[in-house]
Amino acid sequence: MHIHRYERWWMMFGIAMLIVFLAIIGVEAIVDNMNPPSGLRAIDPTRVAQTPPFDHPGLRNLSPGRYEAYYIAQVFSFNPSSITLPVGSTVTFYVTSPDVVHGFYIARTDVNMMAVPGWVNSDTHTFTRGGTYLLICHEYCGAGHQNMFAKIEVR
Ligand SMILES: [Cu+2]
Repeated sequence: MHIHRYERWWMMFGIAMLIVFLAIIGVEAIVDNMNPPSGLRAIDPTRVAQTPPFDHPGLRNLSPGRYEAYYIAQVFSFNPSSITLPVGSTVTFYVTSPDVVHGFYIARTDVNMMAVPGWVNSDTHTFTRGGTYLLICHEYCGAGHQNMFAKIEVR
């Protein structure tokens, strides 16, 4: 079979690029210890309501201006449905799900996670501006998905 010289160069270029990209991914994964986001803390999804700290979901004040918020995302609500924070608070959000995959997106912020059964996901945000922030599920989870939201009041 005859392959034109340019065709052969183009195939060599494609194979070389594939090797370069795979090498970059391999080096990043091993040398820089890069892993897929989240999924670092496991939880039994059938026992979320009995597993601390998700047995008492809500806001914890660690120190002045520092908070942790534990959320359970479930069909079709977030628990807690509302929290109130002072302006300037830094909050680490922890979220898990006992049923199906949900989204955890706080509008007007960069907090954007997935709530995956069996895993605890987390993200930290500092609320520098006051107002009412809408926490929404942005991962279709069933017939009541459009009603799945919560509020974060920052005053
Ligand atoms: Cu949803």
